[in-house]
Amino acid sequence: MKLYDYPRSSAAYRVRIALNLKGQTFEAVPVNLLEGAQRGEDYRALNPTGLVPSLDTGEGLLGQSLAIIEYLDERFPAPPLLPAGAFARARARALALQVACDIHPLNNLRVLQYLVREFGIDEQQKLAWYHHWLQQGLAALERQLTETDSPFCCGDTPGLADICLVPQLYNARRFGLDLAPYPRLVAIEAACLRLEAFAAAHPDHHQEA
Ligand SMILES: N[C@@H](CCC(=O)N[C@@H](CS)C(=O)NCC(=O)O)C(=O)O
Repeated sequence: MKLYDYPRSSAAYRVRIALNLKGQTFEAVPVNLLEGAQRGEDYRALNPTGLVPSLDTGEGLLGQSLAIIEYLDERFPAPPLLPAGAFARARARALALQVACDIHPLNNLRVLQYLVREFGIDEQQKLAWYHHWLQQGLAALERQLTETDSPFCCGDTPGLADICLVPQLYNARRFGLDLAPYPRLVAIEAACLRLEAFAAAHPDHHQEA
């Protein structure tokens, strides 16, 4: 499979982790977000959203990291990325969606660029915006996850929620957010990064970095 990828993209990072957990090798095709390659006609012809990642699955191209991860989970069932049972599965998805829908889109590159371009916000205001949405989202996750003491978000094995959490924390650090108020999230992140599948997907270790 071919992953249209950018090392620091947290949505692409999610898919790299999932591919690694599933033991699937893939070819990474770099799409340089800082140079705007995601908006170029070549890439938009493949994925009209102009966002990474996209996965060429061999049976068609897919966008949207969560849809890709669920596709991988169905196509390669072991190890499962969602727990057993309807309630546990819904809870795992809810945690993942808190990152993917409630935090990440507000702080995406194109949103930050729009705020700068259209409303003339400066670096400090941009950072305040960024930290505001992160803090709200991470505080909610921390509160929910302290109700359990499993090594990962939803039990003894890593899954969809961890796959979303780890890249978001990488991103938070990159933008200088103090993670001290979120010890449970940081502990889960540490447990994940001890695993090769997560470590190899990290932007600093990823082959395209
Ligand atoms: N909901 C999408 C989000 C994809 C997304 O926002 N990707 C970011 C990188 S993490 C991107 O391509 N940004 C380019 C831009 O904002 O111009 C997913 O989960 O795949």
